Amino acid sequence: MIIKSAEYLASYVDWKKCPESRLPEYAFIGRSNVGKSSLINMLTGHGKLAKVSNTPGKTQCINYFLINENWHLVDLPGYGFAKVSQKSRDKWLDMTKAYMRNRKNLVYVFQLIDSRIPPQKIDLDFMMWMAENGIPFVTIFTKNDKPSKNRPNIEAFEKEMLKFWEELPLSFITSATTAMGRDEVLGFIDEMNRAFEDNFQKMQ
Ligand SMILES: Nc1nc2c(ncn2[C@@H]2O[C@H](COP(=O)(O)OP(=O)(O)O)[C@@H](O)[C@H]2O)c(=O)[nH]1
Ligand SMILES: [Mg+2]
Repeated sequence: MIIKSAEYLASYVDWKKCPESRLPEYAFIGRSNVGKSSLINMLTGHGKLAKVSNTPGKTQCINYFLINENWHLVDLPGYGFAKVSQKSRDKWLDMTKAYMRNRKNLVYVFQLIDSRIPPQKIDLDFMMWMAENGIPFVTIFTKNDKPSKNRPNIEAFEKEMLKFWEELPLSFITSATTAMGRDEVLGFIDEMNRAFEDNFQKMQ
């Protein structure tokens, strides 16, 4: 997929305020500092998008972007951020979960996992929650600039997942520094967009 345009639309604190849309939607989530803004930037090739997502105030919001005028990229608040109270962390997480459970045109959630560190409980817990709630998700291992160094972390994470699943969920390995994985992630979104269109036409 060639990115022809990428623009910021709006931010919402409540999923119920997100406007109804017939466009396929893909949401990005992960622990704070996992490299979410850098990945979004790398995928879309637009520095301004990540800048919006990093603006104080917007980091706790559901941030909407329109890509190629035919799909939505949604930047969700990072979880596990230590600098805020447990109470507001719970509030963001509840909001994010409500969005995932209720948003009708949400095609996939991309959960970002830092490939430079060993498996984290908070990531596995969130993944479990998505699986239990029937949220379609894909794993993205980020910051893989040095594949041989990170390989053990990715393998350890996969081993944790295999404790719960017979098969591994679909995953991609990316680096915002080298643009590794860019074509694969965008190709996957392209494919899903087509499937979404077909299904949508059938429903008419
Ligand atoms: N080496 C390397 N560093 C990265 C990569 N992606 C993000 N980072 C760094 O990780 C830190 C957090 O990145 P950011 O995109 O702001 O993470 P966010 O909090 O999840 O949005 C920053 O210092 C980035 O420069 C990557 O692919 N490779
Ligand atoms: Mg960010």
